[in-house]
Amino acid sequence: MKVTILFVGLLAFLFTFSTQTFAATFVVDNNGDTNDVNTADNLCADSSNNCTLRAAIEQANASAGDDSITFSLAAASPIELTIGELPINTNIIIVGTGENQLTVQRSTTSATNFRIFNITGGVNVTISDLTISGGRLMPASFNLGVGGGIYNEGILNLINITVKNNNVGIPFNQLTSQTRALGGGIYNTGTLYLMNSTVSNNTSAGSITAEGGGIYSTGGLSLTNTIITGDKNMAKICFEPKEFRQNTLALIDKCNVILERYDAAGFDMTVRQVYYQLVAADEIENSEKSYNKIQGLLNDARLAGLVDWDFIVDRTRQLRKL
Ligand SMILES: [Ca+2]
Repeated sequence: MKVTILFVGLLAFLFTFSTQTFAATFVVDNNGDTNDVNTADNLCADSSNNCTLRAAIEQANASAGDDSITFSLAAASPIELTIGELPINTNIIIVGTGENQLTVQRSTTSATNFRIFNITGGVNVTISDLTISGGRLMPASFNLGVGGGIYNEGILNLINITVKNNNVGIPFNQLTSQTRALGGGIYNTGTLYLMNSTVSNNTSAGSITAEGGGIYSTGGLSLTNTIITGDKNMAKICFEPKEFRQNTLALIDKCNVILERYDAAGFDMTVRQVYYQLVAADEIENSEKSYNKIQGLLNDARLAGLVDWDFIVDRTRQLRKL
């Protein structure tokens, strides 16, 4: 979808720019993820005298006035976040070096899940010329997760930005909790302007609710020359909330892998066909008890919204024996 509308947003953006004065410019010179060692000194410096993006934002948050952040990196990309999201609670302009040059991402080796940017209410933030990627939130069972890449309560201008591969909720084929998920890429309750930007391949995945794969907004939203593509909502319908043990969720997950593979090839499956695929993959033993277990499991999983109702045909519904 390409949207070329709402020049009002551009006017608001220009007005915003013209009224801001900047107290300091912090130049990020390190790709790592470390804290500013002293936020009282108005200098961006970690304990090794490097200026990371996190240190720059922390110093800007602590300093009076409206600051800006630019980049001078030996290795341009990516900036690998390992500590957690980047909270912004000050007026700021962050100017990257290009969507294809600079990526701010949750480290691919990070053991923890967190989003990338969190913009608090009442501040005016502009981020331009970079890619925001890999944010991931996994809410606890039956909880709500919002904004896998960006959470915005303020006024946020995104210019020449790519927001991609962010996720809120259950990652595809990784059932570890039963959740509600809104805004895989961006969750906005403030005012969000996107200009010359791309929001792609973000996912909102919840077993109970999943909306806004790319953007979920209850606030003001303006898109100008912005492409939103390839984002997914992966909600399954929950008729009857059920809690499963971790190893049971893992087995349901394996069933979903099989079902989705066959569905992609254009086939529905019977319970017995799923069962034989699991036996063939050595996931379960081949016995009547085992079959009955899978049958009961798939029935419960469908009721709980963890398995798509339409993926399994019911012609063997009455089959109780092998
Ligand atoms: Ca400092």
